[in-house]
Amino acid sequence: MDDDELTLLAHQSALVAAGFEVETAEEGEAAIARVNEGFDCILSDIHMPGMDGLELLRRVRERDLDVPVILVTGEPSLETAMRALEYGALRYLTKPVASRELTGAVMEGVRIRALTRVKRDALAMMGGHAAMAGDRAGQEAAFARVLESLWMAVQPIVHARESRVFACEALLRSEVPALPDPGSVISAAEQLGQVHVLGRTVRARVADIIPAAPGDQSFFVNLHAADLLDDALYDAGAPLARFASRVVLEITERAPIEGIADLRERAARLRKLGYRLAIDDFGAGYSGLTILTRLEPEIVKLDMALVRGVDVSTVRQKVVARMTELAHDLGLAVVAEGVETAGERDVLAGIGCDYLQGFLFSRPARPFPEVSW
Ligand code: G
Ligand code: MN
Repeated sequence: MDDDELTLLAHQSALVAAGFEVETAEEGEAAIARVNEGFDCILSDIHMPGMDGLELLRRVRERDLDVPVILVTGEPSLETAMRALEYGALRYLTKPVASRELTGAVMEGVRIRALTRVKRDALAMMGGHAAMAGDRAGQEAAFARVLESLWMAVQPIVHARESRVFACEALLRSEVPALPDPGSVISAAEQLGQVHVLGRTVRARVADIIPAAPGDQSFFVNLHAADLLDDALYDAGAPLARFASRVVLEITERAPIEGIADLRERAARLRKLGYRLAIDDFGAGYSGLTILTRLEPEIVKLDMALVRGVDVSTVRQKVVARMTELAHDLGLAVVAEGVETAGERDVLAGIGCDYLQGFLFSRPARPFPEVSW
């Protein structure tokens, strides 16, 4: 959607040429009225009379929690980028948008849409709490209870070639029935605009458990992409900052962090506070090499989709070996996630992965679980 007819036409013809079916709207209300018609991806200009792109995004999210929205702007600003991400925009593109960039972003949106459809169907099939905890008020109440009662489970990360714990990953746990798992807590936070509050609470709870940890193990803490835009993360007086030298902040490759213009500076500020950075789910996301060059992480965590069955698949073995070798060339340590069998463990250690994590050693549990070797 764009109020400028020429841009609208240009985008439309680029997308049609790439094989997409395109429907256009010249103003917000008309677009909103059609949101539930099953679109795979929504593309909108940010600056428009009547309803701007951010308002459109908010209104779309009231109706559809999943449909990817790509925002385009002629006047990029950190503030709008921030709000776009916070409201769950998939991408934030700057005009003029090259047609390859445009079709690439839409393709990504269509793929993500297909995946979320399957995921929701799977959840519904398994009797899950697919979409939301009812109405917004109910959801706010449930989320408030999560904030009061959430606790951190930990899962050990061990040295690949010695029986010694290197670190543990802290994982959010909720006791609130309406928001029973980390995924639903995070979705609720996103819908309620509370991602920063959730992130601060999680980091404070991690700071609570660190002093009780045996030895001097490190703690891996998952960040939401939007947490990178929270000033509190960069506060040297925050509870977790005291332990920064023992903390590795994980940023998932699945999140669209390309939209964060000053990612490199933000990563440098975190490093200056003493944190190390890791890319989570490496190999599973859509981001290209930019995440490596802009984040300059110390550690990569290989996605468990690559790791599972590595001992019985020569293709996986080759891929994991090559990724490990390249990571080492860049000076990065490698964690293999999702190790469930002794066979996987032995192959991964042989390949040269530095650290291993998975059910074989321990399930995520109340701090601090026994490790089996
Ligand atoms: O995305 P991230 O890597 O932060 O997710 C970690 C998740 O992986 C946790 O929810 C944890 O329960 C799960 N997990 C950890 N180890 C294993 C494993 O060995 N097998 C499987 N299937 N899941 C695991
Ligand atoms: Mn993680």
